[in-house]
Amino acid sequence: MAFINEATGDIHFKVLYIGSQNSGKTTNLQSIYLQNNNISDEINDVTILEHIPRNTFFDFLPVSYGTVAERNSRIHLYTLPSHNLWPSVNISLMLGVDGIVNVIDSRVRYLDKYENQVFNTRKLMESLQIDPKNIPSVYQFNHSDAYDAIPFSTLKKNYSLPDEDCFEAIAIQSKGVKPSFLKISEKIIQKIV
Ligand SMILES: Nc1nc2c(ncn2[C@@H]2O[C@H](COP(=O)(O)OP(=O)(O)O)[C@@H](O)[C@H]2O)c(=O)[nH]1
Ligand SMILES: [Mg+2]
Repeated sequence: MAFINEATGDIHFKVLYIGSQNSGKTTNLQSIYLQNNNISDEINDVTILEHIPRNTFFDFLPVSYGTVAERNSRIHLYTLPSHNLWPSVNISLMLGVDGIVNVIDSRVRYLDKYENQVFNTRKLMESLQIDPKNIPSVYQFNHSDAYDAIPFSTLKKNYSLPDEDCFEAIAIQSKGVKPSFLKISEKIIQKIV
């Protein structure tokens, strides 16, 4: 749920990146950080992204997003841990969520992990009485550069997902990252204005 910071008047939105382990959630946030700070022009993205340490708990990145309803807006990006070792962490992250980017690993050997993740996410949302239908979502098919990646068109059809909410990605090369972010932001803002 979007909230207004009374001290600054800014409006904040919360976006969760959800996906199985190694699907590329952290890489999405790193790539957005690098693009926003114009670092990617000088140094090769892949080299940096492969050397930044991975977070065991979750990642957080606040992004400025222009003016919404005449207020400065910020979108807070979080990754949801793919494990449930500390349930209270996952609960806190899910509470007040405004939008979800589902990061799906396109590699055939990891596809069952996505189904497992969907099941766990549904359970978590149910326990918090959040109806998934009310939360704007997009679907990012990452690792599309892998030798065993299932084609994007097959995946979309297989999961019966709306075309406009699906993005093919190679997050390590920053491909498909920004379009997914822009689409979820647009969907969230359309819902409130
Ligand atoms: N080849 C390739 N590697 C990727 C891609 N996206 C992420 N990776 C790598 O996959 C590993 C797991 O990514 P990470 O973002 O930590 O996954 P997370 O567990 O979902 O946060 C890291 O070594 C990344 O550099 C991709 O699209 N293609
Ligand atoms: Mg991670």
